[in-house]
Formats: sequence, C-alpha cells, structure tokens
Amino acid sequence: MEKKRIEGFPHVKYHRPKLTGNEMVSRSEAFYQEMEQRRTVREFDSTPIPVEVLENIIKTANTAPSGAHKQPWTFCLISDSELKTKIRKAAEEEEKTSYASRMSATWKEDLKPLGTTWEKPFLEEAPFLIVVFKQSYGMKNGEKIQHYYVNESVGIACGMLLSAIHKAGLVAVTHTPSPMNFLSKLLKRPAHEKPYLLIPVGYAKAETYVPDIQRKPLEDILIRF
Ligand code: IYR
Repeated sequence: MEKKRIEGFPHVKYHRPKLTGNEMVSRSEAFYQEMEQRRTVREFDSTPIPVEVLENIIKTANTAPSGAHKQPWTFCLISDSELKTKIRKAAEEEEKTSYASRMSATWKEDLKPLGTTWEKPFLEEAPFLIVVFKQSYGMKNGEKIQHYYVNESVGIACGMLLSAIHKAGLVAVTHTPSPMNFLSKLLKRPAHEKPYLLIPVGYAKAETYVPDIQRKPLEDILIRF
C-alpha cells in the first residue's frame, strides 16, 4: 500500500469499492435480516468449539473504533472448568444478594418475562466465557497512558463482539453480575482494568426457548429531520 507522510505521521491509502444504491439496499437488508435472528440465549450445548473461532471473534471486537485509537479493552477467554466453577460460585453469591435485596420491585417485575433468577448454570455449561475489561488508563513500562471515551469504546467493541458471535453461528448472554470485582480477583487483573461484561459463548442447547419478545418498530426509534 502506498504510504505518504502527513505532519510526520504515516498515512495509508484507504479504499472501499463504491456500491450502487440497489447493491447497498440488498446488502444492508441481508445483514439486518441476519442480525434480526440474534437472541440472547442462556442455555448452552457443551459441544466443543475450535478456540480459533473465539480468537477470530475477539479479533473482530478489536477492530472497533476507540478514543484516540487507544483500544482500552482486555478480553479474558476462559475454558478451564475449575475457573468457570469459581466464577459461577462468586457470581451467584452476588446475584443471590441482588435478587434478595439490591434490586427494586420494579426491576424484578421487569425481569419476569426473561425468567432470570440468581442461579447461573450457564457460567459452567458454556464452553467459553469471555470477560471484557475496560482499561480506565493504560500502562506501558510503568508509565500511565491516558485513555478517552472508555465506556463508549468498550461498548462498541462489545457490540461488534456480539455480532461476530452471531455470525459464527454461536449464541451468548451479556451477563452483568453486580458488583463484578470478584472477576478482577479471580482473573488477576491489574487495578487499571475494571470488569465490564461477562459473556458466556457456545452453541445454543438443541431444544432451547427464548422469550417471545418484539423489537420496537422503526417509527418508534427513528426521528427524521
Ligand atoms: N444481573 C442480573 C439481573 C439482570 C438484569 C437485567 I437489566 C437483565 O436484562 C437481565 C438480568 C442477572 O444476570 O440475572
């Protein structure tokens, strides 16, 4: 690729082939239809999955845009059963307290259609757990590196991660046990990394059911000017 220097920083030529209107309509429609099939699934089949699939999924998340291209994320990939058991135990301990006393009555009412409880068997059943950490700041050779728009950057990366999981034919649940600091301890992450999401990944169990929910129509979410 041709390189030129702009104010001392190398730039490379970038090109995307220009598609016709029809081509864009059909590609965007096909992608939408595919993403429309994505559902949060909490029941996993234990069939093993090549680790390369997970590596590709995480590589995809790593293509996300981020503030000043600092890529303020770390992904922990867990397949070890003993570690999964420890994570399940610690998560359930927090969730028990949350469901018993931390969550409001309205919150629990809102969760009724999903059927969630403090029990999290999927943390042991899924062949892989991905724990996403956000880096409040970076560390290189003992020096602090400033990070920007950390929540936005990591949120976008997680969206791309979930899309890649779906594209690979797998399912996931975005689990947020609260508080999540037990994950920092179990995974021995440094102080500048904070747990962001815990995402079990695998094949959906052969016979699995998901709530019969509808997505908001475009008229409800789009305001045209
Ligand atoms: N973190 C809890 C509760 C929970 C909260 C929301 I908001 C959900 O959409 C789903 C669950 C749990 O994982 O059970």
